[in-house]
Amino acid sequence: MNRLVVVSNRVAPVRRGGTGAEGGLAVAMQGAMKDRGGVWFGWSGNTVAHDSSQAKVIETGRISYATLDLTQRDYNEYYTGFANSVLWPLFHYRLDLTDFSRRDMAGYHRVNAMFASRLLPLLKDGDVIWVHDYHFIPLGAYLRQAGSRQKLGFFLHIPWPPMELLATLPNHEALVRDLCTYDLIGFQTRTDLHAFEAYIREEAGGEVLSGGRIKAFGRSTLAKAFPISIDTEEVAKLARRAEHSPQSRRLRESLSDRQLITGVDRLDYTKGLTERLEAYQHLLAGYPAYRGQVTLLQIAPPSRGDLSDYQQMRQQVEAIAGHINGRFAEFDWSPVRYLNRGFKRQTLMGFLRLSDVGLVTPLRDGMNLVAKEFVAAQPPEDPGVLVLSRFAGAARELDGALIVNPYDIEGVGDTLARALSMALPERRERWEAMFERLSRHDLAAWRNAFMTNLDAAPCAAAAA
Ligand code: ADQ
Repeated sequence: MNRLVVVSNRVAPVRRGGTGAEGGLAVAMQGAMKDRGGVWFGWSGNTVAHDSSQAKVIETGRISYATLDLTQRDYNEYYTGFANSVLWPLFHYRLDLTDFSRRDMAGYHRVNAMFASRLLPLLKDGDVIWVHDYHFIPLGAYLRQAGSRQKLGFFLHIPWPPMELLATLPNHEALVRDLCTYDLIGFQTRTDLHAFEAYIREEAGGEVLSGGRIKAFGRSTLAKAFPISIDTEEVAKLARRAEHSPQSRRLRESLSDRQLITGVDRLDYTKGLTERLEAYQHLLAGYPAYRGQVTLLQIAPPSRGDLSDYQQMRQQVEAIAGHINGRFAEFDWSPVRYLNRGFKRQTLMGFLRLSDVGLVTPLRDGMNLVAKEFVAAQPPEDPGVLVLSRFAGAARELDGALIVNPYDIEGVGDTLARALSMALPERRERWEAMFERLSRHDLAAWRNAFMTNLDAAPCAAAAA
């Protein structure tokens, strides 16, 4: 079988007992590379004074990890600038937060071209290349320009925005043209896929044919939805194992029979944390019987803290969490426990297992793996209830959840009351349907579906 070359912004070797970044995706990619042999290529996470002239390569078994450092300028323009201050907000429908400059866009292209040129010497004929996410949309085009003839696949982990939003991006057409260089383009949901197809038809004057075939910019490619998932069995196992861990015991004891609502999100404005806390406040204000009887555990490790939008949002979340505690707390009860830190996966899955309600209310999210992890972590005999935003990609699959509109603060508060009081037979019925689905559509199924399609896709470079 041909080697698999994975390209992603960060390269995450799996270590036992690691935290979030080393979770499911890393395991899935490594699984595929272990079977076929492969290379994982990306940024080292370090900034240095000068460009790396070549990638640093570490070999373990059949997998090589190849990383490049970035200069501070590259980091500012490519990563903080264009990727995280333009593409991230825009693709999450936050036009108000995009901060476009030609300098940052040039930096984004410069880094993509540099990554392509450093990857090229590591490639062998017949390799299959799988590029991940918005950091690397033009990478395929730069690889082709440099002479790569390998099969190229791309998967977007975040939403694809509606045409009219994308059209606000200067040079949007060049970005989509570059994307169409890939032989297979994967999106999280049909909503994203349809938004892309609408752009192809109406803005690019291209054609959308049967079987996901796209003709645009004088090229043919395939575009399909591949909803990402979790290693369902592994999460269930971790959660079962964590049941008797010291952390789970301490959490259980500290609750003293109160019901537990849990949220787990990177501290990001897409996750709807202020709205979520306001909804919880509505629950406490509107349903006084829950005062003293329920606790919200919000785990929110900081991310991208060097961007001002993130700093501002963090202050808002802290203010409202503090306000709720100030308004409702008793000398022996705090309504909100707000934690800015990561946890080991097993500990986190143990916390999810103990939760009566999983509260996942992003304003927009490609998929949201926490929603799926919550379901997989539940005890089958007494499962908790998932309250899930309709704007998370996961809502398309997890229809046993109570689906909410996160902008409707009072509606989410009312739904929380419903979730907390739901009887066991209904909880079980809802959970069983979701768990059954996640057992079939797990991370391996996602990876295999993408790889099978990529292996079968015609390679534009081979036809040229
Ligand atoms: P994220 O925006 O990071 O991912 P999500 O899908 O929820 O969001 O994945 C986060 C992962 O990190 C989960 O596995 C979670 O358990 C873990 N995690 C979060 N907080 C943690 C903590 N404090 N300690 C330890 N682990 C923690 C992006 C897109 C999503 C898409 C994924 C995958 O934004 O929409 O679902 O990629 O494609």
